This record gives sequence, C-alpha cells and structure tokens, in this order.
Amino acid sequence: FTHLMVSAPRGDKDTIMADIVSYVKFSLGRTQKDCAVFGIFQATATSIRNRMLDRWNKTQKKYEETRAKTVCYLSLEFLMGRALTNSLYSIGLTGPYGAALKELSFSLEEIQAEESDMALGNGGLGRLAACFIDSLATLSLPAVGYGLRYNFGMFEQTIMEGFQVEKPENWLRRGNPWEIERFKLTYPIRFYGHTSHKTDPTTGRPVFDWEGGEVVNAVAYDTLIPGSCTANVNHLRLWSARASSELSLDAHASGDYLAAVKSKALSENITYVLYPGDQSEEGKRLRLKQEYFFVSASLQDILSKAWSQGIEAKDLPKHFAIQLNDTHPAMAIPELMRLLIDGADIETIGYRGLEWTEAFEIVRKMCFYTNHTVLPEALEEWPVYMFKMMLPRHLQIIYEINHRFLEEVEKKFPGDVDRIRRMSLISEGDQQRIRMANLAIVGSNKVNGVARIHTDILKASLFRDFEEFYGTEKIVNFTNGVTPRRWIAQANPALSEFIYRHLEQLGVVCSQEEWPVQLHHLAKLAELSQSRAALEQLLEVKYVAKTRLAEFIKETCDVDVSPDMLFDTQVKRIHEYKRQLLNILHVIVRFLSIKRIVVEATAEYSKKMDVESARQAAIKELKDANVVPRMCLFAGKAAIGYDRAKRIIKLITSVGELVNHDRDVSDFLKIVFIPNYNVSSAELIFPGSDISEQISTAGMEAAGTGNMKASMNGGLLVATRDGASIEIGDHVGEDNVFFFGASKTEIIEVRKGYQSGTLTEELDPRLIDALDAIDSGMFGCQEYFKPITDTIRSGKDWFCVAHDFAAYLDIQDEVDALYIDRIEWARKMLMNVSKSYHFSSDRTIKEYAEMWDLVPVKLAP
Ligand code: DL6
Repeated sequence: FTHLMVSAPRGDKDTIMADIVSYVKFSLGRTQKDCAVFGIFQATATSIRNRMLDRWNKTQKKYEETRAKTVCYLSLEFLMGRALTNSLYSIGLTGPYGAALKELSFSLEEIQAEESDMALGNGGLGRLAACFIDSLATLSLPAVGYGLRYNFGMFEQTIMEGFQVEKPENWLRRGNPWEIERFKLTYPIRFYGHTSHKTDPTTGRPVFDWEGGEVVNAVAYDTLIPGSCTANVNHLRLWSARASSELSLDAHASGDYLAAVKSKALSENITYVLYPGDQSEEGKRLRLKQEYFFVSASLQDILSKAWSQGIEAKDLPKHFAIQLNDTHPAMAIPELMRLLIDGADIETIGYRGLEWTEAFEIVRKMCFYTNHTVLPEALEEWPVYMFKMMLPRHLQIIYEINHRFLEEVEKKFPGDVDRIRRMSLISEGDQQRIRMANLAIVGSNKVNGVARIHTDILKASLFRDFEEFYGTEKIVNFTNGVTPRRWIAQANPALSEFIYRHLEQLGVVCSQEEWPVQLHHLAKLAELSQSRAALEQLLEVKYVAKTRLAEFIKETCDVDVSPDMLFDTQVKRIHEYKRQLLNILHVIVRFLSIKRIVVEATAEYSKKMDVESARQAAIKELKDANVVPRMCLFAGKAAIGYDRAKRIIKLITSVGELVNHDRDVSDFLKIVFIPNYNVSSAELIFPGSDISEQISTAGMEAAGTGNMKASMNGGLLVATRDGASIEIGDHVGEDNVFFFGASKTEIIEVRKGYQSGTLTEELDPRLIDALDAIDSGMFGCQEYFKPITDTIRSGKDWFCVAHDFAAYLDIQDEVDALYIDRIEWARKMLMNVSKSYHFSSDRTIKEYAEMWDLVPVKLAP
C-alpha cells in the first residue's frame, strides 16, 4: 500500500496536542476531563513512539540495502530505566512536547513520573547493556539488543522496620506503550526429548536428530532505541514465551480443565521473572531454560534474516557479530553449532549439514565474550545431568568441542594433566559440571574484561591457562563507559547548561545537542580552573542538584536534610565486597565522636545555664569550629538469599533511626537509606553527590560504573585502587580523587596472614568503639548484628574492612578539610567534569566496534 504512504506525524506543538487528545478519545475511550494522568502518559508515549517508527523503518531498510554488518548484543539483562525523557531528548522534541503538555495542563515531569522503570536487570551488567545500546544507536552502528521480556523485573525493595522486604515488580501491569509485538517473529524452542543419529549415505557423515520433549514458542517484542544527533533508530528485541499449543486438548476433552491450562502456564513461566542472581539456588532449572530459550530464539532470528538475504554460511561472520554479555548467553556456542550442522526446525532457516570444523570456524569468528566479575560464585557452572535431560544434543556438542580442544592443549603442553583438568569445559568432582566461562572462551574470537585491573587479573589469574594457550591477543580490555546523554544531559540540566555555555565561551563550536556525543570537548573546560566565577557557578550547579535530591529524600524517607550539608553517597548492590559495612562503621565513629563532644560541652556549660541552653551552646560551638555537617546516603538491593547483606541494610537503617533523632547530633549528621534503588533514583542521586563512595576491597570490583556517573557530575570519589576508579584517577588526576587503602597486591598478603594465622594486626581503637556500640545494643538488634561484629573482631574478614579502616577514616578527615575550602573543592569538581569524558560509553563502543569490524551506516537526517 505504498500509494497510501502516511508520513510521520509532525513535531510541532499543535500536532502533538491533537495526537495526545485523539489517543485519549479513540484509544482510551476517555475525555480530557476524566482521563487519569497515566492515560496522558500512555497517549504521550505512544505519540513519541509513532514519531520514531518512520525513522526506524528507514534505518532498517538502509542497513539491509547496504548489507551492513550488524552486532547482536545478547544479554539476559537490560536495566533500561524510563524511556520518555530519553526518547524525547534523542529525537529533539523535548521543547514542543513540554509546551503541548503545558497547554493541556500537565508538566513533562509529572507525566514522566507515571512511567515504571524498565528494570530487567540486577545491577552493573544490565545497566552497562542499556548504556551500550544507546551508544550503538548514537554512533549509527547497526545493532540489535537481544534479551528476555520478563513479566516481573527486578523485585521492588521496601524497608519495613529497617529490614529489606521484597515485593514482585509487575512493570507491565498497566501495559507498555513503547513495545511492538511481532507475532510474525515467532520461533519454536525445544526442551528435553531425545537424540538419535543415522549416517548420510552420500557424505558418510552422521546426521543428528533431536526430537520429542516440549516445544515453547518465543515471540518477539521490539522497543525502539533512538540515537542522539542521528536519525538512526535501532531496536531492542525481547522474547516472550508462548505455549506452542493453547490447551492440552486431551485433558480438555476428559474434563480436566485445570490440567488443560497447566501445561500452557508452565511453558509460559519461562519469561515470567528475572532471575534474582547472586546467591540464590532457587529455580536453577528455570534459569537454564531461560538462557537456552533466549539464545535459541535470538540465533534463529539472526539466521533467518541471514538466510532471507541469501548470505552463505561461510559469510555469516562478515555480516554478524555476536557479543555474549557474560556467560549467560554462552549456550550460543553449541546452539549455533547445532543450527549449522543439524539445521533448525523451521523452513525460513535453510542452513544445515555443515562439517564440524567449518561450523566451528564460523562460530569462533562470530562470537565474542565479555567477563564481568572475578568472584568465583559468579562463574557459572551447570550440572551435566541437567543438560543431559533438558538439552541432550547440546551436551553432545559440548563434549565434542571439549574433546577436540583438549587434544590441542595436550599437543601444546604434552603430559600436563593438571592444566588439562583446569582447562576442560567439564569440571570433575562429586558432580560433573559444565564450565560456562571455559565454553565461552573456547568458542569465542576474543574475550574482554571491563577495566584495566580486571583484565590484568583475568590474564594473570582467572584465565591464565587460556592466556598461555592462546597467546596475549585473545584476552583484551575495553574499559566500561556510561552514556552521557542519560547521565549528564538528562539527569543534570543545570550542569548541562553550565557545560554548554562555557564551551561556547571557550570557542568550542558545538551545539547543545552535540556536546554529549562529542564528549572530548569537555577537556577544554579545564581551562576554567583559575576562573573564580566559573568555579562558583559550578558550586551553584551542585547546589541545585542537591536541593532536588533533598526533596526526593524528604518524599521517600521523610528525613529533612539541608543542601548545605556534605552529601556523601554509596549507591550500588549491597555486597560484602562493596563494603557498605566500612562506610557505616565510619559513620558510627563520626556519630560517637560528635555525641561525646556535645555531651561533654553541654555538661560544662550547664554549670552556668539550664541544660537546654547549654546543649544549644555546645552545638553552636561545634558549628563555629567548622565541623562539616554530612548527609550519608545509602541505596541498593540485597539479593533475596544474601543474609549478611540484609543484616548490613538493617544496621544502616538502625544507625539512621538513632542518629536522625538524636538532637545533639542530627544537625551534623543524617543517614538515609533510599528504598528501591533504580535507574530513576540514580538519576537524582549522582548529580546531587558531593562525594561518591567507591570503596570495594581492591581486586574485587571488576570496573564499577557508578564511579563514572559520579565523576561526570562533579562528584569526588572516595575510592580504593580498584576497578575503573584507577583509570578515573589517571584521567582526572590522582589529586582529584580521594584514594585510600590497600592495593590488590597488599590485600593478597593480608589474606595470607590471617589464613596462616600469623596476622597480628590490632584493631583500630575507633573501630573497637564502633563495634562495642553495636554489640552494646545501642542500635537495637544486637544478636542480629553479632555475626557481623564477630567477623571483624576475629580478623577473619575476607573483605579486609579492619585493615583499611584507619586509612578510610584519615581520608574522610581530608574530605572534611577540603570541603571547607569551597573554591579548591570546586576546582576538583571541575577536573572531574572536564576529564571524565574518557568514560563515555561512546568511547567504549568505538573500541568494541573495531574488534567487531563494524562501521557506521548513517541515515540521512
Ligand atoms: O561491567 C559492568 C559491571 C561492572 O562495572 C561491575 O564492576 C561488576 O560487578 C558487574 N557485574 C555484574 C555481575 N556479573 N556477573 N556475572 O553485574 O558488571
């Protein structure tokens, strides 16, 4: 129906208003008067999506016509956050939409607040995937993000009586105006069943069949991903499980209606809930199903597209790169082998019958693997018996890959049995298990770490055998980055204005839309370091963001905090290695010390006046002594089964409860725990942070990305030499980061000490005071906190809190001292804003693109 070609809706205020009103009337069946704010959100989001559709179609057409190489980013997690502001920003229609909504008596902010966060991820890895697909679109690179459309994303965290309580997060409850259901893109996915083989009479090669079992359909849902400063629109394709037959007819006919719907419900369970990650053992089998389901659907989608374009099997690597975001999609390796050798179950994919070595060469050229952690518990392994039952053909393929690979290892290192055992794809022991990382390495072209220190650890320890086997070129580093569109331009309007105005004054020719895609221009801002006026403006920018954050704290925690306090934040998953414990112990020391000073001074003054006046006089004296008031903000979720992390949350909230109500102290110290940390709250917290705690035990945080978000927003890092904080120090200058604590090598020595029982370190007396305070029941729940204090006292603390404690307190004193010198502080902020441009995810993606051999295909504006 090309003669009926409807052009894309215009972007002027009146057309936008007409679109919104028309949607409310004809799609929602409401009038402007009785339409809830959520209805206006639906109408607005749909109209924005419609404005992107035309560009999307043109982009996809252009990619096809140019036969451009595409990267398929396979990730079980995409922590996208909200889309409305981001989409408007990318298509450059924030102004007209703001005006249209205003005329309809709404504001953009209140409409945006109606949107649920798309929280299809647990933490860093999922948020990184979201930043990457933004950068891929912005750089006009042909890309598709592949994942799962979970009905329930990351759980909602509430805090009840100081404890974390989890609630299911039904983000699709009120529908999702951004997604487009693509029934036509449905692929069958088989589980269980049995394999058999016969010999092909012409080639003499075995031909495998995998039959029986259960088949579940994967249906595609597309979400559009607009780039900034380009007309290109890519997409995120998420799979949803659909039963292959609606009801079991046999059961239905016999009148067992419950059984008739049960099997449908069971198969659709696959995409019901995001795996809560970390330590949970629950639902292991379901998780394996999720992994295979998403991998198989994505690969069938890639191959059916390739087949429809007439691409020969041997040329697949010229047209597609497949990035495995951690090992969760590592099954792509045996699945791609299966599809190329045995063939798919649908006719739209004609590849089949490839010889093993040819197929393996194709797989190895197409696949790339990113590792995101060195923590042993996060290195996935699956029991062989589970594979045998659920994915019998894949187990055969993995055995074959392993057999051929170990032959190579044996050739290179004859007789080195230990090495062969370590490098095998199968771990032996009570139970045989498949090592997904080893599978991902063997089946990939390159393996990458996410920060320099992390990649060094991979090369030197975790994957050392592979480094020795393949040589130094296989394991590479791509330090993470974050998108400056979301994390500066949208999250921090006052800073954006500051950047734009000053770049203009400094003679940089770059529009308000352009600087976030050409972030290197920010380097020029360093020239303002001697301009008192500019530094004062930067402090003003921070004050604006702190005021917004203070309002948010009041709304969410009902705690009053003044933007004049130093805002100290630690926001990330709650995990022992991230050491929220170190932070709260320091806060306790601070509390005890302020309390002691005020109580002693009050006692002294009350010799001459009544007690209340004496207390006021004591507080005033402390204020006059320039004690820096601090607001310590924590936010983050603990994995559902992670008991110790949950105890740490309770400790933080309990300390907060006491301190915030202590009239001697609360002018100097406030502690808040923001519940349900997500992308939207992060967008308020990072701009409003004076300091950001990046205090993991050295060698344990792969990269971190919160450090980048804080630094870009002029937050100074209090950091150990870990993850990407080290590189941030290299770029913004060592003096502009508050580094402290043991290095990764020192940590190894400390641990050796207590493992061998030769550790003689004495606990810092201030640490003992803090532990005593907890054990005395000052914060309540003394028995509940006992395992935490016992671990520190015994010295057997793997995360070395005690070892770094004194250094941490010293650096916090330096923070206080510097904070008083506002101009010097602002100068450090400026260096962070100016020199953190290196941590734009655009830079990271350009590095990946070189490895993928991917070039931009830009749509004409
Ligand atoms: O690479 C993204 C992000 C890193 O910045 C964090 O340092 C790292 O902890 C995180 N890892 C995960 C879980 N990994 N697994 N499996 O989110 O990745």
